[in-house]
Amino acid sequence: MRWDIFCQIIDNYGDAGICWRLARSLATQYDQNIRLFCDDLHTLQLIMMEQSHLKSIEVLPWEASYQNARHQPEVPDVVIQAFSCELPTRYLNGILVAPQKPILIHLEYLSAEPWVADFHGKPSPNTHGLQKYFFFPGFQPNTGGLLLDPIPKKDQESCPNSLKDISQQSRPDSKKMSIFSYPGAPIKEWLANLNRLQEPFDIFLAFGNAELLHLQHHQWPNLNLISMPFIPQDDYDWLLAHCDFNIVRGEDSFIRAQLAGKPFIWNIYPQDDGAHHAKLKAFLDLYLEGIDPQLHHSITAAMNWRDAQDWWGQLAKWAVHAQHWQRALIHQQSDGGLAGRLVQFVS
Ligand code: TRH
Repeated sequence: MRWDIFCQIIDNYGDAGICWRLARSLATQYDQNIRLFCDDLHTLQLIMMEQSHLKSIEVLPWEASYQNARHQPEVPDVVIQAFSCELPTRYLNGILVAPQKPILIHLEYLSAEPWVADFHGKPSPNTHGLQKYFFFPGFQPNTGGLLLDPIPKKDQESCPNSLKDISQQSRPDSKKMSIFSYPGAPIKEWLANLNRLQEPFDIFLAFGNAELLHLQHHQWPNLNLISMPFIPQDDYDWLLAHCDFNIVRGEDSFIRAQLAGKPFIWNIYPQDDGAHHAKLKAFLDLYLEGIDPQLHHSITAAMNWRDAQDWWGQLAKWAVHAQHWQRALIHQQSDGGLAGRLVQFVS
């Protein structure tokens, strides 16, 4: 089938990251033909780095969706409105007059909340005669699933080029950690507490977290802070899989941390109405279901930024749990996850 994916970049990298993974999964795992229209090609290209050659994916500026249609617009089989972005009016007009109309999919934000299953797959009542559906990614089987994309193999030891210089700054017997957080996160206090554990840590600061570097040495002798540039998306996935612990933030790095099979803190995107508290709780309800009370308590404390002294002693047990969770996720998504469920849905 032919798919048009529309990606509007609001802020940050998650919109581009998810649209690129979806395009890549549909093209390489399901042989679909993709046009990816984006209103910020610079950000998208940063995520794609070195992969622009992938066959079956055309990456195009937003305006190309209506400017290149000379006589008859090129109408695809499916149109994805990522994060429910609006379609350009001229593109939409072309679809409305086309003899063969595509299926429109509103791809929504990921949530572990139970209500998602009730809304997933429902048709939109307001469609101007088009077939339009809401598609909700989610953890439960009756939702749109998770974007699996390639999962870094455990035995893939060779360090990606972008990380070679950086990894030389780390020490052999230290714990490895990566931090990719939002500006409002209490990272400074958290690191100060971590330093008090009296263990050596090598901490990779993702692009955007480098301002913490100036606290190096004179404040935290046990922490070796290593600043990173923006690295290719696959390399970031590799880093998550090779750290002992990760701090991640938006929808995409949150899922990748879980697929990496490692303990993590989710610095969930803060929303003005406080909706992120319910989202975090809903995730923890699933993630911690049935685990022993002490570990339950420790992970809840960690996810709420409590002093590492309160929970670090449980890290080995958490690591085992993270691997079980990774295997369970992959098993639950053995129908192909989000990409597979989308193909099945529109078919
Ligand atoms: O950038 P984000 O904060 O994006 C967020 C989410 O989409 C969130 O749901 C949305 O509400 C908000 O934007 C507006 O975090 P996220 O989702 O983890 O996306 C980051 C992407 O950047 C992810 O695909 C990984 C990629 N990345 C790299 O490719 N290289 C890097 O060096 C780093 C640090 C990240």
